[in-house]
Amino acid sequence: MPFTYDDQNVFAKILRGEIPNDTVAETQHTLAFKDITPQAPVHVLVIPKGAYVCHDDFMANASDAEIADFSRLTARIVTDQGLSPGAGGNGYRVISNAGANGVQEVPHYHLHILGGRPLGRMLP
Ligand code: D5M
Repeated sequence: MPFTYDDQNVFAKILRGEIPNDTVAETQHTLAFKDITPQAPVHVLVIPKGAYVCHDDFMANASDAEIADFSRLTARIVTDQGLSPGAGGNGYRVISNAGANGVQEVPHYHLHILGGRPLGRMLP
């Protein structure tokens, strides 16, 4: 079954410029901005500019160019924020919530990048 995209979601409004955001980085296909309710000293959301609902929608239906752009920008933000363990940083976590059980609040695909403090174990 195809995904149904709600173009009234808050990230769609950000992409249309209808509400402001605290931009961290922007490329042709991707926007990254600070989460409005940060859960860590670094809490950045990375979203594709295209209308995708969640991770599997994006990976199944986006172009290779969109996926590469999104993935590379995510890595660049991790590095730019000083989080990369390969460059002396203390590490980070990338999460994407999807659907009801994933407790996804905004139905436009996004990754959370969290860092700047010990994040604790997420899995038993
Ligand atoms: O989380 C959605 C995330 O989006 C949540 O951490 C708050 C954030 N959010 C909601 N509205 C805004 C605006 N306007 N700017 C920045 N961040 C925002 P999830 O549960 O993964 O869907």
